[in-house]
This record gives sequence, structure tokens and C-alpha cells, in this order.
Amino acid sequence: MSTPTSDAARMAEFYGQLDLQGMAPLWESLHTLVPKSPTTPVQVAHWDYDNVVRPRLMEAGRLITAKQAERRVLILENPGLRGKASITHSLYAGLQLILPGEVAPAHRHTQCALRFIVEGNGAYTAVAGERTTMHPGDFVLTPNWTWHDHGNDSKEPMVWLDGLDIPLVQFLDAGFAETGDTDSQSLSRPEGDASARYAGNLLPIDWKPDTKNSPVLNYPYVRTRESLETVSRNGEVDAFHGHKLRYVNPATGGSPMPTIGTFIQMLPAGFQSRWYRSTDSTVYSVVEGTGESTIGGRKITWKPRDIFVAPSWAWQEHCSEGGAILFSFSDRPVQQALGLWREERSVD
Ligand code: GTQ
Repeated sequence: MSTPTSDAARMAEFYGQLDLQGMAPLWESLHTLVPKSPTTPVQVAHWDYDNVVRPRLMEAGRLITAKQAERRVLILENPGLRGKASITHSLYAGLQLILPGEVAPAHRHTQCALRFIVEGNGAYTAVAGERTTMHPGDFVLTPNWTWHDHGNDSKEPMVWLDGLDIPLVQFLDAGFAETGDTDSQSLSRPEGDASARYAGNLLPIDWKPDTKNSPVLNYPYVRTRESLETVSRNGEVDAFHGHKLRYVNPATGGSPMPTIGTFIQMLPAGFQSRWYRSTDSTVYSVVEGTGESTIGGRKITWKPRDIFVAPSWAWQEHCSEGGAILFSFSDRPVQQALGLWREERSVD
């Protein structure tokens, strides 16, 4: 008969041998590997733009040029993912500064990027031979493997929020990148061409999409805001989201980029949402107004240009006394394509 001690000793020896031979016992980690509900390292997070981020960005502007840096960006790292250049488990976010007269030189990569304009007026992003001038609240796309450079011919600093699928592409080991021969790519189409062809509820008759990305270069805020205004005047408010719209690829009705879903919502004055949660950790950027969100038990008081994060499956509610507009992005289209996405609305 073996004693309990010798059983334990035999088990320890067995584990030691497994370890040496590149194996591990599933029964020690089954419930961590296959959790009952998401167990994310992503934490609720909040960045105060005016008082914390902006001063540091302007300091970066004095310390390094856009050309030296290639991209002068302060990465927003989730407190649960320090050192990993990630704002959620799958997505990256940063704030990019371009000062008057500067150029961020042309390059391309297999990561998709979005720009959500935070401040400044009149700087441009050039994508695949066309420039678009950017204004606060504009949502600009840089689909994967398209050449892009940024420049500022205006008199003010320009800042935008970069959202990229860097951690996801890294996880899949599918990253490629190239640097352009010239800082500013040569232009093959006048500004506004993509908008005329693809963004007016029309499409060129024989055009067939050759990528999984929207052909629309810029979703300008003036139009987005007009839609929100009209929708909020004419329809009932959703108890969980306020008036919420998703940006679409006009060729498919799906998300503008395959890996990143983008949303805009208006919380009417006095709105208090009901509790909601979904499996896509979400990055919010405040466009207009002030308010409060309670996410995973933590209360965040936000104001224009602030950024905050709601982790996967954390209950969230949002309220605004004076009314507000929030932009947000997440990996929802990836989860939906894989049949993984879930949401839940509180029933009480
Ligand atoms: O503007 O191309 O924040 O390549 C990170 C990587 C921005 C960009 C980022 C990039 C870019």
C-alpha cells in the first residue's frame, strides 16, 4: 500500500518529468483555459486628455520631430497590459501629434489603422494616392497594406487618436511593413475623389472591392453629427445605448475594416443608460459633452477628448446631464466573424 506522502511524491516526480519533456497536465489548468465567462487582463482605464495627455504630447513635440520619430505617438497602455503596447487585449491606441510644417513619412503595413481626430484643423492624411484634410470628430481609415503619410500645412498642432490591430496581428504573426522611397507619397487623385465615388450612396457601376476594407477614406464629423441630430429628433432613444450608430463599409454593410468596429453614439441630455455588457473590450473617445460612466464597478467622470476603456464582459452604464457624443472602437467584427461575440442587457 502506498502512503499519501508517497502518492504526492510520485505526482511531483511525474509533473517534473512532464515539464522536462514539454508537456503539462490539463487538469491543473482546465478551468483557467476554459473559463465559465471571460477572464480578461484588461482593466477599466481612463486618460484625462487636457490635464495629463496633452501636456505630455506637447512636451514630446519639443523633444523629438515627427520625422525623427517616424510617428510621434504616445501609446495608451492599459494598466492590465503594461509593456505590451495594448489598450485592450487585441487593439492598440495612441495619440499622434503633428506640428505645423511637419510630415510623418510614408510607409505601409499589414496592420489596419483608424484615426479619430481630437484637435486641430487642416492637417492631412494621404492614403493610396489621395489626401484627406482632417477636422475634429472625423474618422479616417488607413486600411492594411495601403501607403500612408501624414502632414500638417496648417498653423495649429494636430492630434488624433490612432487605433490599430497591432496586438492581434502580432498574436497571429502576420505583420509586414515597408518604408516609402519619399516622405510624401505622390498623389494620383484629387482630394474628395473617394468620397464622390463611394460615400454618396452610390458606387461606380463596375467596381468590385478588392480588399476587406471600406473604400471611403474619411467619414467626416459634420455628416455623422447631422445623422445623430436627426435620428435623435425623430426616433425613440435606446435605453442601453442612447442613439448609437455604427460606421459601415458601403460595399458590404459590414465594418469599415475587418478587424476594427467603429461606433458613434449620442447620449441625450439627462440620459441615464441601463446596464449593458458585451465581449468586445471597447475604447471610448469623448467627442462632445461631459458625463459619467460606471464600468466594472468603477466610476469615471469624463469630458471632451478624454479616453476610457470598458473591458470585455464588464457591466457598464453611461449618463450625461447636458448630453454627449462618444466615439468608440473594438474588435467586434473579428468576434462576430468567428461566432464568438455576445452581449447582455440587464432585465431589471
Ligand atoms: O500612423 O502609421 O500610432 O504605423 C502606430 C503605428 C501610428 C501610423 C501608430 C503606425 C502609425
